[in-house]
Amino acid sequence: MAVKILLLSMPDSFEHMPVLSIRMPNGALTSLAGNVDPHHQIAVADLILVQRHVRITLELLMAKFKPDLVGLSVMTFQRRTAEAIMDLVRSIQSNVYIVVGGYDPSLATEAYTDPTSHRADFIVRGEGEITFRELLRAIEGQTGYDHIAGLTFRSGDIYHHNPDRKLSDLVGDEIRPPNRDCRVLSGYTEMGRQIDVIETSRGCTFDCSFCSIIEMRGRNFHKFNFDRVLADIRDAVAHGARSIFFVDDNITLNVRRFESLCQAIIDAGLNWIDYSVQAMTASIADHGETLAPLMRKAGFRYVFLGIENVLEQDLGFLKAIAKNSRRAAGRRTGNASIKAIRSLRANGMYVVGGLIVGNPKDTRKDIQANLKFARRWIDWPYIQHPTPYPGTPMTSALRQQGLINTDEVSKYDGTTAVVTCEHLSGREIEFMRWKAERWIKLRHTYALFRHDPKFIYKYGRRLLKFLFRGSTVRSFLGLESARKAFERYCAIRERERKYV
Ligand code: B12
Ligand code: SF4
Repeated sequence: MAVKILLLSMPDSFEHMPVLSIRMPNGALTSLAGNVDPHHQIAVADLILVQRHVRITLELLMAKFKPDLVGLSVMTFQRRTAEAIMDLVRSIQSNVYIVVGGYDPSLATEAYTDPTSHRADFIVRGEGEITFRELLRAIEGQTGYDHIAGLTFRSGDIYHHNPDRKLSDLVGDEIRPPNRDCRVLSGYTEMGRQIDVIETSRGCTFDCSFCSIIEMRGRNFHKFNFDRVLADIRDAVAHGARSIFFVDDNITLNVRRFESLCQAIIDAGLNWIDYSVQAMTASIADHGETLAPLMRKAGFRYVFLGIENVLEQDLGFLKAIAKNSRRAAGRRTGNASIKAIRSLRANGMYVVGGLIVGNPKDTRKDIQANLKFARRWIDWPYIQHPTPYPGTPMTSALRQQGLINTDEVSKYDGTTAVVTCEHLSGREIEFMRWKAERWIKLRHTYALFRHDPKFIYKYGRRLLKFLFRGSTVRSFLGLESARKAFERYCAIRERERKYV
């Protein structure tokens, strides 16, 4: 018996990803879809594409597909939305299996096994493809679930946790390529160009204190082969993509491999696409002379650099000193950020600067030093606050010190300051970031216009309105304080968090 499956990603977005300009697919869902047995019927709906019409879209999808099983991919800040969606799904069709997976269900499993709600029947922990495939086989064959590694399942009122699943080494075709044909919504975009996501590797061997990767996968690095990656890019293009985001956890961990990948993209004639990627400053700084020109030639346009912080004491707290240090003759020789940024910019790429401000010992001066750096060196700021995602070393430390302001996880979006530092309140830190960041982003509009003039001509006004949410003519003229505008912005952000 084929199982009818509807897979959903959550509609929640955060401040640095305005849906007007960026709506990316969730890579996990198409990867799951590519790995189920072929006789199942599967539909994938990225709800970011219908952010303000979630309820009606779900009602229509449920009526059309009448699924036996609904699967949700959830990040922590999307947990409340996921709960509302599970309730909605059950209210439309009570006899449906609900499966949750992704970072939040994997690392905060207890939040999904609350005996009062029983919303989810199954929780897929960690890497999902094979667990999900085996779950479908078990549903189909009614064989029970206790043999499926990586699965938590409900039996009556009790949840059973099976042992963890061993990671796939990504060799051979154990994890088959994504299936994009099963997407049922359209409208993916990056500034008007259709965007898609591609994976070339999984994992990272660093252990930054704020990152969920270690608890999720341990410290390791597994690679897909280039033939598969190139075929995947071609498939994304065949489905309309003109822009691609590499979602690897840390593609720059193996620089020689990344250089070869750039060369393979060039040789395959796929370098007319706009690529974006996340990278480590140390790798770019140490290998920029060879790597950056190749990246540009391959079509890379935006590089998200995990700078994290410009102060040594903060990098210590974030456990990010090693990945942000330049090296000479095997020894650390200072912060790598500026050298990395210079390399990228000299080769015509833009830097999306990831910084984390508001760490426990930060003073006003420390935060200002980071904002000053962003103004001077970064093209598009991606500044966040320390956020207690489940299972990270930072979360335990912050909890022990009593610095977490709220357990309301819908605020764990990275740009809402939910951690107090010793010298400043969370609200004050967020105000400082918010005030600085908007103007740095505004400065980048010219580059956006040069690349996508039609899009900026059409949507420029709405983008500016989004960027300066909360501000009024009075606040621009200095007739009311910036704090008032900030309070309005916070109120808007609060209202936005309700998606269902
Ligand atoms: C790429 C990426 C992004 C891209 C998103 C591109 C996209 N649309 O997918 C960008 C840069 C835009 C982004 C943004 C954010 N991200 Co992000 N991102 C990642 C990253 C690097 C890789 C995720 C990925 O696609 N992996 C590849 C897929 C195949 O793997 P996967 O998602 O883990 O899915 C597997 C399993 O989890 C499971 N699974 C997943 N879903 C489901 C569903 C079902 C039903 C089943 C059965 C299984 C299953 O099976 C999948 C296949 O094995 C991770 C991890 C990291 N190292 O930092 C962070 C990460 C997921 N992001 C995170 C966060 C917090 C965010 C932001 C909120 C803030 C931020 N840090 O930027 C924003 C929110 C974006 C928004 N919606 O507005 C956190 C999530 C932590 C948490 N507990 O919620 C992570 C873990 C980083 C971290 N801080 O540790 N992100
Ligand atoms: S280098 Fe990146 S992926 Fe690796 S642990 Fe640090 S933040 Fe996470």
